[in-house]
Amino acid sequence: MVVLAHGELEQISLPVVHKPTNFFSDVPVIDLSDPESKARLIGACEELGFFKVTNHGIPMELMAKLEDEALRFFSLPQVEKELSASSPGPFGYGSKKIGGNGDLGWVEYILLEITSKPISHSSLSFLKEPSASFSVLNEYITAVRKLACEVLELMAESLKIQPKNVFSKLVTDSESDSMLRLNHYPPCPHLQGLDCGLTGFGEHTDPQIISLLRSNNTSGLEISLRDGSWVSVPPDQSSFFINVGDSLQVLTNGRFRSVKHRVLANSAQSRVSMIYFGGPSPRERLAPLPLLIEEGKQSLYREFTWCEYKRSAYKTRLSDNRLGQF
Ligand code: GA4
Repeated sequence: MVVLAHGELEQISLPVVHKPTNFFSDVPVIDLSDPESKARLIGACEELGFFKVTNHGIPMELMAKLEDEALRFFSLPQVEKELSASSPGPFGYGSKKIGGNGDLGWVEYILLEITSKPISHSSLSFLKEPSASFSVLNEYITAVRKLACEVLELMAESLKIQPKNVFSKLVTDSESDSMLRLNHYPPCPHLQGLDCGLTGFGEHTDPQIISLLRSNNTSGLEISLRDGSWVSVPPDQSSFFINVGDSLQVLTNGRFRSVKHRVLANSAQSRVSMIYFGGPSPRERLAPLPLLIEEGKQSLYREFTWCEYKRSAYKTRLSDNRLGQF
């Protein structure tokens, strides 16, 4: 733990971890313009539950514009940002507190609910001015959802299961419970020269089906390999990093792995990430697809609704194994 001054009166204890030594040079890369590369998708989902997507078709300019909007908001005075604070639900601005059960991190964020309607008004000051930020946000959400669907359809095709929208229809459902998270990890100069890393966002798996992350060129994201070791993912601001979420692990009866990941704060540079979480509708029943239960094997999970899973997830700490009870 490291104790940091937080504002004038408050002190906050944040968890530290021992830094892993190296960048991971083996992040699977799926080039969406290359059929041979697409063939590596299943291996990546089974082995790591994590891969990088290139030639995804989302203009760099759009990603940069949303990043600028986020930075504009995060550079506002703290009191102004707090006006957009999340209460009582999880949406809106938050700083250092993650979820409602005591998790802390060196991060500030905005969590936005994605509904079937474009975002056109909001109490969040992030979205108040200039109005252009609505169009950037909506354009980004549309583009990233489309990319999520393309990847999910590729997964179904590669698994040779029909229909090919078996996974993607869950996130295109008009009641899909999806969100966008904009995270800002300020630099933490206290760390300079120390042999430990400060936790920006503690280790966890994502509860949803799929997560698409785009960050600036500051490192910090780490994933856990099968042997439990942690490796640092080299940042790449022009690509998307994609995580298999808990729900996709369930649908594939554990064949795809919901990857454990975390973010460490950087001592010198600020990290900004934008993550789309594609989730099903609250009423959706989740269970392993019969076609994906291999012969002689049993279903590893009981059927549950997304609403049930989410309710239970919100009672957990970040690092808990949420699927354990299902
Ligand atoms: C992890 C993935 C997403 O960021 C998130 C997180 C959510 C939150 O920050 O409110 C949770 C976390 C996430 C899983 C367990 C619960 C809920 C914090 C927490 C301790 C928005 C999500 O959907 O689940």
